[in-house]
Amino acid sequence: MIEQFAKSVDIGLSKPEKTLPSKYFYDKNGDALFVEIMNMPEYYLTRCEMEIFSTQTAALIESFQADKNTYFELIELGAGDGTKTSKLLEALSTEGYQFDYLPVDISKNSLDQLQTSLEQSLPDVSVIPKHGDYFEMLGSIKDSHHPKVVLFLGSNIGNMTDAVASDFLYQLGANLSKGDKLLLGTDLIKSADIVLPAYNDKKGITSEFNINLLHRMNAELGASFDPDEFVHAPEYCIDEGIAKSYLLSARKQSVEIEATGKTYHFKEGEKIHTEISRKYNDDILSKILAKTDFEITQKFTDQNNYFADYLLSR
Ligand code: AVI
Repeated sequence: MIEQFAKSVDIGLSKPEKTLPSKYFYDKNGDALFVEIMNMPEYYLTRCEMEIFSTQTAALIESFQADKNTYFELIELGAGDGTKTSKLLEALSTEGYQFDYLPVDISKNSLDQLQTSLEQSLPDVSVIPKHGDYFEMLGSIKDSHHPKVVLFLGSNIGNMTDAVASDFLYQLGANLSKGDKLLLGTDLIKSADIVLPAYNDKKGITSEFNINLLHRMNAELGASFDPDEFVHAPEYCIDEGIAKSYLLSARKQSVEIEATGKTYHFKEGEKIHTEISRKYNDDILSKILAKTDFEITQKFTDQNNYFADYLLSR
């Protein structure tokens, strides 16, 4: 684990244009900061998807084309706290659908919390948590031969490059059967005055979220980053439709990392690219899906048309 972290950091910081992988944002502190981000007024994504789940629950369920007499599996990749999904679970259960809910997450802690809260709020729903890597878990579920609806919400796909997203969806399709569904949450392309503040909130939580990566490297890799000497500096250009987060070195400085045994040099103003948050439209998604087994069957958007949950059919 630490070896992998150190290796990724070394690769990223040795590039002419330095990078750090965003997946390392999410330690305990990072998870808590991300929950705070989701509650920031500027971070519209969570609210918009919640609106879709609250106001279009019946239409979402209809799009699954599930038969009330046939058992199916509702699988959620990266379930988080399950707030959005609980709307769906409640409606499915009230309407008498036969299903198990299988939240898949790499964090045992968040799965345990989710299971406890669902046991209290929706005791009639059968919850089967799956702890581990998405594809490992999908592989183990694959042979069950029951119809499946997979949820991949929250614009998590947006943190992948288009090539990685395409490969991910290809592999996901390979683990499903004809007729299975995927509900994919995507943030839609829109102007910078709306997107950029979502990645640069006034309270500075997103900045802390990025800087947390430096604290994490100090604590886990024996690095000597001075977090006060780096500045969170996100960018977004509507033509490209990708929000990019950077940590900018406030001055010329050098940082040692014990775990890699190296020293890394930063010029004043030099950027470390930490994350992409891709925004979508129908064309971009269609191109990404071209080599996969999925096609777009429906699109659910919020009132402002900021966010879309696409129903894809295998
Ligand atoms: C998890 N992911 C969809 C978030 C996003 O919007 O890209 C992560 C995030 N990064 C900064 N703010 C939120």
